[in-house]
Amino acid sequence: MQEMQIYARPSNDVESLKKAIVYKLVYLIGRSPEEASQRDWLNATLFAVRDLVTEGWISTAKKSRAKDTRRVYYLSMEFLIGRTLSNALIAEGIYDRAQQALQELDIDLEEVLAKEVDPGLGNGGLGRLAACFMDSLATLSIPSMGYGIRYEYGMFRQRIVDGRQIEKPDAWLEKGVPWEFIRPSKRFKIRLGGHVYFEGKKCIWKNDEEITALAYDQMIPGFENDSATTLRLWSAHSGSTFNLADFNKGDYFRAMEKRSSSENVSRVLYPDDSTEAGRELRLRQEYFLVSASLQDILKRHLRMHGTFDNLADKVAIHLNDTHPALAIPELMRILIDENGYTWEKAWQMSCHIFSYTCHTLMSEALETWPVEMMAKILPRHLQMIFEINDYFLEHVRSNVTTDEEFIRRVSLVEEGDVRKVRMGWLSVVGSHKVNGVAAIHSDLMVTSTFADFARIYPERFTNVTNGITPRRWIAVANPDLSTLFDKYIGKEWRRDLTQLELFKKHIQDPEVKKAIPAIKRANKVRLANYVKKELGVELNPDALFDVQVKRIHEYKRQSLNVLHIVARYNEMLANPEKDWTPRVFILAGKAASAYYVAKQTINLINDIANVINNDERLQGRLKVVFIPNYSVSLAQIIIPAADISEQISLAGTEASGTSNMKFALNGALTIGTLDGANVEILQNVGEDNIFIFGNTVEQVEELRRHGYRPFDIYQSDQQLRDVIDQISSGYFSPNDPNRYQDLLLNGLNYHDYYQAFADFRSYIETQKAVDEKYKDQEAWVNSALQNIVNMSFFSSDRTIAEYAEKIWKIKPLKSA
Ligand code: 26W
Repeated sequence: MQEMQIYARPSNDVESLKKAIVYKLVYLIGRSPEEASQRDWLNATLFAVRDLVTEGWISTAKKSRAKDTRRVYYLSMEFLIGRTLSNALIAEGIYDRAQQALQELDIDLEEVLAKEVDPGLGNGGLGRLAACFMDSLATLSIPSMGYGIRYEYGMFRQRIVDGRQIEKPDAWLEKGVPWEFIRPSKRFKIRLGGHVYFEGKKCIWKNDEEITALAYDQMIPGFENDSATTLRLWSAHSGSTFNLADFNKGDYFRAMEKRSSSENVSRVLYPDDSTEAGRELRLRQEYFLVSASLQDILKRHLRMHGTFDNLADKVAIHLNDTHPALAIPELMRILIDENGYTWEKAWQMSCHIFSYTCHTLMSEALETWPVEMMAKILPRHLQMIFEINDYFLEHVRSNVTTDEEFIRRVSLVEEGDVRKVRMGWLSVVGSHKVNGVAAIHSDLMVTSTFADFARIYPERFTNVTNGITPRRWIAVANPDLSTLFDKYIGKEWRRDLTQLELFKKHIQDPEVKKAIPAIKRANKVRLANYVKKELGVELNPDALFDVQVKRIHEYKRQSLNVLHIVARYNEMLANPEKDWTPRVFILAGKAASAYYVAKQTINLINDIANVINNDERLQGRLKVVFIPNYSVSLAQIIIPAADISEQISLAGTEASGTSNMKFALNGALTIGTLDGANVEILQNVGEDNIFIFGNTVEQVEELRRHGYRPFDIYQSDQQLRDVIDQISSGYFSPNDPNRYQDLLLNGLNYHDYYQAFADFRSYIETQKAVDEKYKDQEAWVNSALQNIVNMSFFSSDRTIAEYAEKIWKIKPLKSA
C-alpha cells in the first residue's frame, strides 16, 4: 500500500489535506471550488478523510485474516451510527487540521459538518447501542464485523404541526452516502416461500421466490489505532432474477412488477419500538438479514478453511435481541441440509456459535411469529424449529421436569387459537450465553421472563451492563469538556475512560470549579441558539435545563414529567413572589406511528408549552420546549446542555437506558427511579450526587399484587387532583377541551398501568430538592464533577471487553 504512492492521499500536514479535499471536489464530485456548495465541500472532505481510514481498514482485515483468530459477527436489525465525519476526524486525530485546511479554503468546518445526513437506521436505545459497540470493537481491535440492513428509508422524520406529530419519509440516500463502499461482487440469493419434501431422510426445500442481497460496507474507524472494523449493510436488489414462471408465460410486465416488490424487503425500518408488529414484511426483513449474513460468513470461512468442522472455533455470532434469531434454524439448515452434518453435531456447533442479548422486559415487545405465516414464508425453518423444540423438550423432560404445565410454558411453540413461535425462547435455547443489559435487568430476567429457562440452564444467564462510547459522547459532542480533560489528564481518556480517575485529584482546583459551569453554560447557549432558530423560543441559559429525551412510551413516563410541569406552573402562579429557580423543560422523542397514547402525550406537551411559554405572569422563569425530530445528531447538542437528566421510568421497566449514562458523563445530575442502569449510576456517583425517588421494583410488584388504586391517590393528593382536572377539563386545549379526556380518564386516572400517580408525590418533593441544590451552585458543581469523574465504568469499551472475554472468547488482535 505505502509504496504505491496513491495520488492525493493526504499526508500529515494541512497543505496536503487541503489538496486532497480540492482534488476530491474536482475529480470525484465534478465541481470547481468557486461553484461548490456546502454539501459539495462536505462530500469532498468525507472522501478525503475516507482515504485515510481506508488504509488502516484494509490492513486490519489483512491482519485478521493472517492471524485467523476467532471473530465476532454482530447481527442487528438496527444501527444508529449518527454522522460519520466529525467522529472520523477525531478517530484519525485530524480535527484541527481539517478545520484549518477548510478555513484556508474559506469554508467553516462546523457548518459543513452540520450538513451531513444522520442516517436513522434504528429506533432508539438498541440501535444506538449497536453503534457504540461498533466503535468500541474498532477501538479495541477486536476481530469483528457488524451486519445490518441498508433501509432505503430510515426512521421517519418527525414534524410538529399544531402540536401534533406528523411523520415524513426519511429519504436519506437521496443525498448520497460518500462514506460507503458498494460491493457489487458480494451478492447472495435469499430464498423464500415454497414447500418442503423429503427424499429419504433428506429434507428438500423447494422455494418459489428469490431476492438478491447486495452488500454496502461502511468503515467504522477505531480511535487513533490505524484500524477499522466493517459494518456491512444489505440492500435488496432484484438484480437479474425475475419470476421465471411469469416470464415463461410471456408475462413480461408481471415479471418486472414483481421485481420491484422484491426490493420492498429493505425499503423501510419498522418504526415500532418495543411493540412487535407481527407483520409479514418484518419477518421477511429479519430473514433477509440472517440469510445474507450467514451466507457471507460461511463463504468466508470455507474459503479460508475448506471445511465447516472448525466453524465453532472461528465464528461467534451475536444476536442483538431476538430480531435475528432465525439465524439459529438457518445455520442448522445449512449445516444439515446443504452440508450433510448430523443433527446433533450441527446443534452442538450452533450452540457454541450463538449468543443473545435481551433488551427488554416488556412482554409486548417479545417477538412471536404465527406458525401459519412462518409456514408460508420459511417452511423449512419452521420445520427446523419444530425439530429443535422436540429435542429441547426431550431434554427438559429427562433432566428437569415432566410437569406438563412447565413444558407448555417453555415450549418454543405457543399453543392457542393462533399457534406462535416464541423467538425469545428459541434464542435462549440456541445460544450458549444470554445476557441482560444492566444488573437489575439481568436479575429480573431470570426471575420473570426467563425464570423457567434459568432453571433449565442456570449457567447460561449473565449480565453485561451497557455502555456508551466516550469518543462520540464526549470528544465529538462536548469539545470544551474534552479540552479541559486534555489539559489536566492528557488525551488518553478517549481510549481508556478509567483515566478519569486521574481527574479526581483536580476537582477541588478553583480553575476546574470555574471551568465546569462555564462549559455547561456554553453548551446551554449552543442549545438555546438552536431552539431559537428552529422554534423561535427564547431560552435563558442561566435557568436550570431539565431534559427528557427518548422514545415516547408510557413506561418511560413522560406523563409524570408533564404532571410535575403543570404542578409547578400552578404553584408559581399561586406564589409569584417566591424565589423560584428558573427552569427550562426540554423534551424530545418520536412516538411510534400507530401508538395513540404516545402521540397524545406529544400533543399535550406542546399544548402545555404553548400556554406556559406565553404566560407573562411567570416572568420567563418557566419554559417548556418540545424539540422535533430527535436523532443522534440532536442528542449531541442536547445532552451536553442538560443540568438535570430525567430517567423516570417505572421501576422494573427500562432494561438499562443509555442516555442516562451520556447525561451523567456530561455533568448532568440524574433525577431517576431505581430502574435499569440508574441503579449502577447511583452506586458509582454516590447518593449525594443523584436524585433517586419513587417506588422500588418490589414496591411496584406489591402494589400490583394488592390492587393498585390510582383513583385513591388522585383523591387524596390535592395538587395531583388539580393538575389532572385542569388537563382533562381542557385548560391547555381550549379549542378542543375534550382532547385529553381519554388520555387521563382511561389512561392515568383509572388504570395508570405505569403507576405515575404512585410516584407523583415523591417526584414532586425530589424536584424541590433539585431546586434547592441548584441554588447552591458550589454544591451543584461539586455533584456534577462527581458524576463526570465516576462514570468511567459506563464506557462501551468496558462493555465490549466483557462481552469479548465472558461471551465471545475473543482477544484483541494486537495482543493475540
Ligand atoms: C419487535 C419490535 C421491537 C423493536 C425494538 C421490540 C423491541 C425493541 C427493542 C428491544 C427496544 C429497545 O431499544 N430496547 C432498549 O435497549 C437499550 C439498549 O440495551 C436499553 O438501554 C433500553 O433500556 C431498552 O429499552
